[in-house]
Amino acid sequence: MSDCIFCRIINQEIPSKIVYEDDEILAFEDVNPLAPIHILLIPKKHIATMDDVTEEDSAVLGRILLKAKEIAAEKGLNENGYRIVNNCKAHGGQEVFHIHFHLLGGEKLGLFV
Ligand code: DGP
Repeated sequence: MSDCIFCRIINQEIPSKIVYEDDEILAFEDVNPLAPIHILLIPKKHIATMDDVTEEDSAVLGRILLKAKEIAAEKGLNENGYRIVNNCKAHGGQEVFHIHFHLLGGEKLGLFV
């Protein structure tokens, strides 16, 4: 979608610090980090919110969670742990309407980072 900021990042119309990329998934550093490590993982398919996910998306979402685990290990977060967050719609605090998963870590996180 041309008016979606994350689709524009996927298309390299907006620069980002890419951590991982394949045919289905992009992981990049959050522009406004809330922790020492703050990475966003997204499907390249435009899915607006968690509430829009369908059965056909289950494989890519599973791959995103496994990739988050792998990146966490690469960043040295696996020993002390980390957090994976999805914000859904307004009450969930979602600001960008292209589904994404925050990988946060590197320090003891507060309850509502
Ligand atoms: P959420 O509130 O869950 O929708 O989080 C959206 C996140 O996206 C927020 O932590 C900031 C990040 N973000 C917004 N615009 C950009 C951007 O242009 N580049 C990058 N790298 N991150 C962005």
